[in-house]
Amino acid sequence: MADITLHYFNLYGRGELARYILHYHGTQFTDHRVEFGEWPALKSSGVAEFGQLPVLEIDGIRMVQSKAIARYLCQKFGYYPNSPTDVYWVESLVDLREDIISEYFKAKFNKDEEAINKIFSEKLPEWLRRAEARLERNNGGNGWFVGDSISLADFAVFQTVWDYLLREEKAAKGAPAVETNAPKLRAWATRLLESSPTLKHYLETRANLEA
Ligand SMILES: N[C@@H](CCC(=O)N[C@@H](CS)C(=O)NCC(=O)O)C(=O)O
Repeated sequence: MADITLHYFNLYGRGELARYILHYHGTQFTDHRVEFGEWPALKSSGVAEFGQLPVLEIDGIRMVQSKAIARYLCQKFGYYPNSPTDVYWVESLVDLREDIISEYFKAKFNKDEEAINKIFSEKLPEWLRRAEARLERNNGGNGWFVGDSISLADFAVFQTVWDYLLREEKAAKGAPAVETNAPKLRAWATRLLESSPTLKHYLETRANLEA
């Protein structure tokens, strides 16, 4: 069995997408939750090539950069397309996710409540509609985002939709309703969840943390 360790803080943040992919695939891995107090020593130990987490230790390499890690895992596990056109369809969705989460992380870091509220009240509903339109482009929205099988595009959108909008704590706080803004996306999210008992189990049992 591959010896895999993911080092990331005890947050969802930029480490959670890799956790989703590993759990979806049902792969055993060590989920090293780095305490903030532990980080300065770990950082100066040089474990993180670019000085930041997440770091994934796999196949004898310490990998950095969350999107490169996610891409690597999807290619390794067979969740990544071959054709340049399909790679485009996948990566443009990964970038759409990046746009919204980087804006959110910035607002959160600055404790800018007004910006956070605007993200939830205006930007996320618009983002949902765009993602839904993209889903409908392929098989009328009744399958996956790209081609005929699940891919990094599905994981990237799902992790965002689940952690920011669909999980109970977010829905209770008035996050924009996915059912109303993107009904096909809501059905797709259920489909994705039901397609992996191991991801489902992880999401049902993980701690509720900051996204
Ligand atoms: N572009 C990088 C950004 C990584 C990043 O911002 N990591 C933050 C946590 S989300 C971090 O390690 N902060 C601690 C530090 O910079 O010392 C990625 O996507 O992996």
